[in-house]
Amino acid sequence: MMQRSLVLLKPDCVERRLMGQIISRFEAKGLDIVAMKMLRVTPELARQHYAEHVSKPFYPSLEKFITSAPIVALAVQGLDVVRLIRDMLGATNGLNATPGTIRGDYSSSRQMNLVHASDSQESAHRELALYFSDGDFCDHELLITPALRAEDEG
Ligand code: 3AN
Repeated sequence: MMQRSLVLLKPDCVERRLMGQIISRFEAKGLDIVAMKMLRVTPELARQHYAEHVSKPFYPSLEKFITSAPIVALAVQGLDVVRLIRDMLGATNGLNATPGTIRGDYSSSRQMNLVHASDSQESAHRELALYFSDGDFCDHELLITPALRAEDEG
């Protein structure tokens, strides 16, 4: 099923100049980037984004980190993309992430794990609305699509 996921290149990704390498992996996989912006997460946006974690003991440290430097927000579109990107990222803690995944290759931390991606379609809808408005999406059918998959694959 065609889906969209919210991906954030977190402050550690921007600081380490890994933005291009991470975006390249999504492009190489054949996924479509349909919106992208650089921004600084405010404490208020952090609380909305991490609503499920706000009451947890690690939240102050998480908020300090996510607001510490600019991030890049992307809306990524593709077949089954919510699961697919989570698989590409690997386990939350970079120390446990399988080599070959993004975190497995670039991160050795639970907090500095480089990239966020929505964990369900419901989260994707909620999170995309936090970072983008309807007019931000460039829903353009790329000419290369027929070279990526057969018509009957969706
Ligand atoms: P993911 O980024 O894989 O969706 P989440 O949403 O469970 O992972 O966690 C988001 C962030 O919250 C993590 N990157 C980490 O910084 C922090 N976090 C999650 N669980 C813990 C924990 N048990 N202790 C400390 N920090 C945590």
